[in-house]
Amino acid sequence: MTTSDEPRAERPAVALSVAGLDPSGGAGLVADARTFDAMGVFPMCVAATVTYQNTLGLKGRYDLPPEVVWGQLEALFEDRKPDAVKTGALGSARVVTEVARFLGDHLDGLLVVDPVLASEGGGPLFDEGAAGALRELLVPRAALLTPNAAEASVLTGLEASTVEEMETAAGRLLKMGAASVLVTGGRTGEEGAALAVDVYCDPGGIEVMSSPWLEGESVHGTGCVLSAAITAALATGLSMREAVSRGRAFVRRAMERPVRPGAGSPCANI
Ligand code: PXL
Repeated sequence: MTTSDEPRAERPAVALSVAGLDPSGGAGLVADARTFDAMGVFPMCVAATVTYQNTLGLKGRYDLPPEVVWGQLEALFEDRKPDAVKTGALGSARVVTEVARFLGDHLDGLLVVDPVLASEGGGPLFDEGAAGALRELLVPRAALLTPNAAEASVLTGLEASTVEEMETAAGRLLKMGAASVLVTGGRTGEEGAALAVDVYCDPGGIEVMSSPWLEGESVHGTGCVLSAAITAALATGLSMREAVSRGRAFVRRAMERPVRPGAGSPCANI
């Protein structure tokens, strides 16, 4: 029972990440939780796969048994349903299936699906069969799907290199059931004046969002930070377009002054 002299606790907006652990902190659950926190949203995390990696690269992966992922989700949701959820690296087709089934039955808030089929490090974060399960079970539940151009290509079977091809792939992903799509990581323009291009698409139309290309080494974890920042913005009640714009601004700031916690890749500075 609450009495008047107990300290009052505010009820924060909560965002949940269902994703993989990158123990070196630059990507996955750690990056997601830091991003949620930096955006003023309380972070909750469900581990789906555990990677063995450092800032030099990915060495391996252990996918948690589906019942372990289910158990984590069940415990969280019987207490407090998150205001928004993102999925990241899920590992196996069985885990994708269980997560899609659980969220289909229990989620009231919005779902952001980051397909993480092609990581910058090149190591596989999903089994082969998982792409099919993702396409069939998670894409249709996504309020927003955030593939990079390579992942959009894997999901659609279409080339997605030019901006026009990214637009076509985004349209195809909408037809596959996502309510909106952000295909990231395009590049156009001249050397020295290149642009980084993302293509946003929902039933209202297509918007090409561009910003000056940032030269230099590729920064680890930017896809995770982008989808997490959008998820946090949705958890606070912003519209999808506002949330996408807020998320892009957040990740850009984090990429402009990266940090190098180990000997290898720089990471987004959240
Ligand atoms: O950035 C993609 C990504 C997502 N999730 C985990 C990762 C990585 C890249 O290494 O390790 C767990």
